[in-house]
Amino acid sequence: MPSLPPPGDSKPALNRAVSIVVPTFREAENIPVLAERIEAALSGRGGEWELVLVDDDSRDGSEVVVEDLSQRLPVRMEVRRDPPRDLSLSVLRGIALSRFDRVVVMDADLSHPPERIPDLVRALDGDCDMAVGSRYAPGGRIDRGWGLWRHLNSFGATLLARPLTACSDPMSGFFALDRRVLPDLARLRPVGYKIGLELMVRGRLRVTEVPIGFSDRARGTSKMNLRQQMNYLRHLKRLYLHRFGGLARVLSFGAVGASGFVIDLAFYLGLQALGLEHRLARFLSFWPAVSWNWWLNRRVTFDDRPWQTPVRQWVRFVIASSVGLGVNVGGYLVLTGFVAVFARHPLLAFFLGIALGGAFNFLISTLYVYRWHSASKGDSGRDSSARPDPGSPRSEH
Ligand SMILES: Nc1nc2c(ncn2[C@@H]2O[C@H](COP(=O)(O)OP(=O)(O)OP(=O)(O)O)[C@@H](O)[C@H]2O)c(=O)[nH]1
Ligand SMILES: [Mg+2]
Repeated sequence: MPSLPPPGDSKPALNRAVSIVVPTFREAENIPVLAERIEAALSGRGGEWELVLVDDDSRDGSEVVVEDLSQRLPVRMEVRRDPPRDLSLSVLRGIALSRFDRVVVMDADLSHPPERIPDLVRALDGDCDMAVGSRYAPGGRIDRGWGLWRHLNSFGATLLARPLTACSDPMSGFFALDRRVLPDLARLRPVGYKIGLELMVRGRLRVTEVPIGFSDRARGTSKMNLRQQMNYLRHLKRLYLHRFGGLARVLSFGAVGASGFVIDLAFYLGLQALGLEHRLARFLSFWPAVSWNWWLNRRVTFDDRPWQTPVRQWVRFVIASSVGLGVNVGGYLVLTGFVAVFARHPLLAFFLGIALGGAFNFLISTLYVYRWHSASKGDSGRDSSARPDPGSPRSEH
């Protein structure tokens, strides 16, 4: 509950008042512990606080738990009863509903230590718009239980966001800001879980970092899944488009191509390890790689393009990729055969061939495979922007 400021503290009370916004989905077990720990962390600090939970109609008893807590703590819950279920929209709703301008956003599962809230809020007094609780800032740490795969996953996801922000933990869901610095909330377009990244990039916020110890969820079930990871890639592409314009599509196409190369190589080596002859392994490894590239480009690079029948589009992509390979290898042969400098340095021709083949693929993909208007009758009028996106949490109710 609000308490008196410590003696000698001259900060205006309103500056210390803070709303803590927490999106929840089936967190009935965690809410009481979260509220108690927030109360313990903020009680001696002075200034009012409130906990605003925005729940996506969990129906797990959360509302009763909050009703009970609200008898003695400044806790309230807004329940979003209409689909779509959406973490980021819940956070935006919570920010809009907050009584105070200084807002802290955090998860309910106690991964984020409530004890760091005062430090996050205090950091806003400095020269910044947003204070991010960071696992990777000096002094930050994560649970020891993380395996190699989870570390790699987190490292890769952080690396992909690097061109957008210098923040060491851009995927953090634990941050403080003054909502008056935010752009119009209605114009934000977050896809998936990373609302902090959305705010810092679209709002062009100056970020400071506060190291935190991150604990794994002890109770309740995770809502993170492969679908959310795909959404993260789609979200990144939108932010890249926002920041870098058309170059973002080229970068996305290149990154998808690079990931396809890894799949190609893995199958090529894996099939040989299973005893297949190397030429057969080479022939077979092409198919999973090209299919992966087609799918990922469909879901990420060109996810804003009109819907097309998958099989037909896949065939077109395979043809375009095959011709692209021809341009790549053909370019190599022509350059090394007829241009003296490339004859002396074939490695240069190798890279130039890849660049030519890649550019060809990109052009054909943009103009033909994932084109804006579908020529065939059956495809016309099926606009991806008009249909519910199967990869979005919006369809997950
Ligand atoms: N309102 C709302 N909250 C959600 C939704 N999905 C997740 N949350 C909440 O968002 C916070 C983060 O979700 P988590 O499931 O912990 O996701 P995570 O932290 O990426 O994954 P783990 O901690 O590994 O389980 C938690 O407080 C969840 O209850 C949703 O669709 N709507
Ligand atoms: Mg969590």
